[in-house]
Amino acid sequence: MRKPAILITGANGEMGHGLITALHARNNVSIVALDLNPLDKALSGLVYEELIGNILDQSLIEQLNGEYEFDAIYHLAALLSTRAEFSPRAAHDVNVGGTLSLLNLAVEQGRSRGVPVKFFFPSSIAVYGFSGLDAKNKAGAIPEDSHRNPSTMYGCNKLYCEHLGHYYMHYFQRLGADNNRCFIDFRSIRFPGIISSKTIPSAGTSDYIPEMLHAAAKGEPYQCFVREDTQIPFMTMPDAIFAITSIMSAPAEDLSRTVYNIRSFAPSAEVFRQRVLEYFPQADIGYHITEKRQKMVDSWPLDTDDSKAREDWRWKPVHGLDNGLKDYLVPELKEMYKD
Ligand code: AKB
Repeated sequence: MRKPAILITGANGEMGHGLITALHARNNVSIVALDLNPLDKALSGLVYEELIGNILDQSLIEQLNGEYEFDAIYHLAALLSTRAEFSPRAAHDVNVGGTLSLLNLAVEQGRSRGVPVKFFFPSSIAVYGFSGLDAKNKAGAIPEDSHRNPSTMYGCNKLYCEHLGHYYMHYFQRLGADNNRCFIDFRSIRFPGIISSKTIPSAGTSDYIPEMLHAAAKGEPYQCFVREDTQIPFMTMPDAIFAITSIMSAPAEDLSRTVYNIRSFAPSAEVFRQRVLEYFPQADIGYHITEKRQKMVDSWPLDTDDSKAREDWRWKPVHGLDNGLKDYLVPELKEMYKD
């Protein structure tokens, strides 16, 4: 008998931390956690099985297929945008090859179970692309189906995988005997930059905001790598996790799309710096611009339009910039760095 479970890849990453905790608390479900690195000790007790391995290892995927009956797969493993620019081929292998492998696992599972397997795919504002600041500023808050011209490897990978997920859900083997059957229920969110109190991100390009805040809380100086007027959307990690659990529990008939924008607030780097200084007046935050990373952020939208998510699955963030800092980020960071 195969064991019923849910699978989380990239389980030890920033988002995996929050998701494992939330899913453990919400459901009486066995979580299989897969990551390249060992799971944090704090999370180990919350999962049924912890696997250290690579999503590109086909024998590991086959082993999972044989041992478990997954009713949902949360595929979080990815190489983020800055890392992907340094290693584009590795990024393609992991971000595209890895996703294809997990989609195939989901199809196998859906076929054998006779019901579609829910598949969560975190996408990103990196799927959008503007040629320059004028175009970005003119466009303002953009909806899902416009400006999808990514100029980063990560954005290309994410956009293609969004399309792959849509294809696997609606057209997989469309010329075959099973052409009317749906094996996966693909649901994706395009995340803005995410700010967590628990972990400092690395290898992303939206990292200047969380890095600035963590440095201030630790009492360390920080040089922001983008200009002060740089603006893209952000949200807190608890809202990101809340969004994942909300879209995954929404009735399928309520979802009019496979991919949704969500966002909470969109401060410029300087607006955020000023807010950080209100809480940490001694913070030493300056600017040392890295032109190449600046161009990447300049190609991402000023803000996104999340009205479809609000309509279809009643998405509404708990945190704005004010209460996100006051009620969540600042108290938790002060506690974490108090010694
Ligand atoms: C990154 O910077 O790579 C990510 C993203 C914007 O998706 N945080």
